[in-house]
Amino acid sequence: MAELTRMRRKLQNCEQEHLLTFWDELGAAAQDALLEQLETVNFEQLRDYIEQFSSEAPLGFEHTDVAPPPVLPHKPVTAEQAEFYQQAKDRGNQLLAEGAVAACVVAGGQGTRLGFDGPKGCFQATPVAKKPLFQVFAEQIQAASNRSGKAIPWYIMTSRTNDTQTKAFLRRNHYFGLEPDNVRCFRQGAMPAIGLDGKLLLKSKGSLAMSPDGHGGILPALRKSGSLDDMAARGAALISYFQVDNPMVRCIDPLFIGLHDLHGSEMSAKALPKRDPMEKLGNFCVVDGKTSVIEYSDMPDELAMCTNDQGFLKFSAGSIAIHILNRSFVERLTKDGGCSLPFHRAEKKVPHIDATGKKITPDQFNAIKLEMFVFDALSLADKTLILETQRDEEFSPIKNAEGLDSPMTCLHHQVRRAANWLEEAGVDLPLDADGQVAAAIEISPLFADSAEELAAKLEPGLTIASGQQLYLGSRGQIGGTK
Ligand code: UD2
Repeated sequence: MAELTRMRRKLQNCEQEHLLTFWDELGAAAQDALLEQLETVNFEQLRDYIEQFSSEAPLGFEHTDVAPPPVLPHKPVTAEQAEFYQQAKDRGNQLLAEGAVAACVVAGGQGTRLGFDGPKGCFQATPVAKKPLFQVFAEQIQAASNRSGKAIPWYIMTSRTNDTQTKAFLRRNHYFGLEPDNVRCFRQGAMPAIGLDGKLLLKSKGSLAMSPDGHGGILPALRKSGSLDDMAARGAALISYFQVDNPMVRCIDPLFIGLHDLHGSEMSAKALPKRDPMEKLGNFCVVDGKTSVIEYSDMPDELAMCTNDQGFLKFSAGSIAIHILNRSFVERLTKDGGCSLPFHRAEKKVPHIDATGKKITPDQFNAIKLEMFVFDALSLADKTLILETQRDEEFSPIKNAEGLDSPMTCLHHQVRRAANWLEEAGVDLPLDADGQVAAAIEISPLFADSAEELAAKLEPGLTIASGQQLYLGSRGQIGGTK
């Protein structure tokens, strides 16, 4: 068989011939499937990565020029800036009315830390109505479309592990009210897991252990799936990007969209002042003149703790993975069908079979996974913009089963935000002895998805009792229990 001989030779050249150890034990269909999988792997490129990643070379930031980047404040500070922000908001709304914006969520991650069995987007995240994350985003997108009068197409990046489940979940729930044609799932790519000896791992006798190629995989996946062409056909020139784990994100933010556009930015990002130097957020920096994010795990402690003349953290702008990207920028980065983003190494526990075919479930990390990070695209953009946002308005990710960044902390933050909006609209809130809101409150994005919209729409006379579960539905009707 010519294909087998060619593949064997290729594997020998890259010292990966062990991948065919069990070839003779496989049936014809399993042999075809293995060959097909091996054909998808770029072994020459992998050989270079294996060489590069098997040594844990220090990052050597001391030799580079690293500075904090300019960050626009979340609220304008001067009259001139106030005028510019108003122009930007108007421009954002105009772009939305022209149908120039697409929403895009990355939902291909494995959610290992949360321990939820299923795609994370199906996780029930809200305090009263218990809406799954996908519904929260779908309703925000619907609300923004209602305001602008133009549909916003929504692209959802899945991975091979959760693609079928994600699609079935959305279908079963009638796309949460969105037009099915405006919701498109596309699958990210995968990379083989590399054992610590540089050999790729087999998951079974006839398949490699593969894992998603990181959220940066969105760039080649948008291209390969035809999503970029689909956006072009719809006239969508801007991509509003967010992560599946943060129900407080404003998926569609006219101000952010307008600032990005007026600034002529190719890729923009929202930032938060970090809670402490070690908070697990990427750090916005300017490295050798280019806007970059240094991931928290790669940032040398002395750089993370560094303070400026006023005693504040020098690198205080944390990345919360909210971006606007020009479609033309993504087209440029993926024009050869590949992608210009580098791979990062992550050490993981990967179940596999050994040389005798025995199943191994490791209890310590045994493999390296290669992942691309979308924020690495910032340094490839001709122009960038960073806008500060407020933590209590826009960020409370669900990452861990308990403790920090867990479902509990996120529920608390969602209630706090809804309470802040109600307070701004003049509603009195019941408080407990610690000054915390003593009711569970949820506001549907279809009723209001900002404090201003709520204040404009809320009828006077709303009272909230201690211990009440209050849900303000799409037409402002009150649900929940007392
Ligand atoms: C990410 C950022 C961190 C900060 C934080 C905010 C990285 C490396 N770090 O941390 O700087 O912004 O988020 O919450 O990005 N995903 C995929 N495919 C993949 C891997 C991830 O779609 O192959 C999605 C995943 O579903 C999730 C998002 O990307 O929506 C973030 O992934 P993560 O949980 O691995 O990132 P984390 O928490 O390390």
